[in-house]
Amino acid sequence: MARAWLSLGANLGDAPANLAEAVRRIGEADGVAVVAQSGMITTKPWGKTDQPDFLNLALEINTALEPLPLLDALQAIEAVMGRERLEHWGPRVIDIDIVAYERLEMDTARLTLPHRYAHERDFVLDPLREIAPAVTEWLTSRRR
Ligand code: A4P
Ligand code: MG
Repeated sequence: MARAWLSLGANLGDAPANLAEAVRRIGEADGVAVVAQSGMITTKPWGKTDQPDFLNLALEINTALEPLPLLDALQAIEAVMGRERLEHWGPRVIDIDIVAYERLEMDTARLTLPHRYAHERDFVLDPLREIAPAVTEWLTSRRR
């Protein structure tokens, strides 16, 4: 079993309902159990600013899946929820990113751990700090 931390975001449709549905689906996925969930916070769009505000939250999970199978499972949930990849950093019904997987560091075409931008995004760090202050500190200190 490994511990991992996820960042969820939504800014299209019924964002609170989308986040709640994604959390439910993550908890129901084979080999994944939700350990802790932060509150939902409203955040200004980062990167591409001419789009609606986001709702973000963080999750801590226990998983029997290795990092790539975990990414597959999360992307399958995005797909079933109707996520369309139209625009980089653009609006979305749901985005599920792996912020960190244990303290693993890897950089491959499909997966970078910890997440490439997590340490500079308050919309990731603020909810994560609520449920995993030590991981949040690790993310910010390794890039200082
Ligand atoms: N990928 C690599 N590393 C990871 C990882 N650690 N977790 C790859 C998840 N995926 C990872 O992502 C593109 C590819 O990144 C994936 O196929 C995977 O193989 P994507 O979700 O398909 O596409 P994207 O939207 O172009 O990129 P990404 O990285 O998800 O977008 P971001 O960077 O997450 O930005 N502002 C606020 N306030 N709140 C937000 O939630 N989100 C975004 C999206 C922009 N601004 C935001 C928010
Ligand atoms: Mg993503």
